[in-house]
Amino acid sequence: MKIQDFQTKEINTWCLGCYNFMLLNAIQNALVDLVKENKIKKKNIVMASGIGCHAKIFDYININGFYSLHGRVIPPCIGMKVGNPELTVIGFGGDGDTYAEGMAHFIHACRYNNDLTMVVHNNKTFALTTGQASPTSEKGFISGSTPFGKLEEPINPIALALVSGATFVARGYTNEKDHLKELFKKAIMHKGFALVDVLQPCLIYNNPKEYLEERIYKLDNHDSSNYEEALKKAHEWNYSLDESAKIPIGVFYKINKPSFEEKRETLKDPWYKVKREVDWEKMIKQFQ
Ligand SMILES: Cc1ncc(C[n+]2csc(CCOP(=O)(O)OP(=O)(O)O)c2C)c(N)n1
Ligand code: SF4
Repeated sequence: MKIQDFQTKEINTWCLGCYNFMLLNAIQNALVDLVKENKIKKKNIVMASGIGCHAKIFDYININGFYSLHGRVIPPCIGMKVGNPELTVIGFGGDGDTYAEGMAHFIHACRYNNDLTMVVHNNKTFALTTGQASPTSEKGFISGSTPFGKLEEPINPIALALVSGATFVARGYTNEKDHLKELFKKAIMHKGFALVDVLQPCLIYNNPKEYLEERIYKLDNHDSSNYEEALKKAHEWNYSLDESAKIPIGVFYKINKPSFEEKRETLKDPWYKVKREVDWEKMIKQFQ
């Protein structure tokens, strides 16, 4: 198993140097490692994406899945997992996609603890539609939709996932590629809802690379089973561009709790394993 097994021949239309490339490489390497380590099977990995620059990742990873709608990454992920609990399900959304139009799905998936990994390409803007302010854009962000600067504070998705009941909450940074790969591996192996919010500067519409790199630090010596500590760390940065902020990356929180699927008796004997016998003649007669 090598990275080429997860690559496709599609022509890539991301801007030259877009940090989506780093994320793509990190997830492909994470999948290679997990398959090599016999932790997952390639044929069982499926994905869904939303609509946006991030969503083109659907064309660039050689796995099956569903290219969904803007804001609707999570429902097909849930559907695939319920349809076949043996699948390893990964969703790819934008910050606009996940935290604006798809917000209700996000909160409820945290609460339900659906067994899937949600990767958010958080470039703090709606990039594909030319850089409007998204829920994680900083206060003061000037864009086509906020020409005088965004007036509201951003959403803090790490804190939101925690209070909504997510059992695995992490933040990565595209330019810490090996660290990101390890986060993806942990998230994919987690049983339950796993959020990886990935800070991914957009070269064209929102590029706080310098700001981020001056403040990012790795969460070492952090007890990720401690909810209060996780919340405290989450509030070290509120996604604005405050001078004094520190930006932790790593696993904020991880606990074990029964997943949505594990709690459902009907999924213990999935439908596709049940041998059904249909008496076609009898059925046709019923409709005649
Ligand atoms: C239901 C629906 N609403 C809005 C749109 C328009 N739309 C397409 S892409 C996009 C922005 C995507 O932003 P984000 O999810 O942050 O992804 P990015 O492009 O930044 O990777 C929007 C608003 C759409 N295609 N469908
Ligand atoms: S607009 Fe931004 S996010 Fe979209 S491809 Fe270009 S650099 Fe990447």
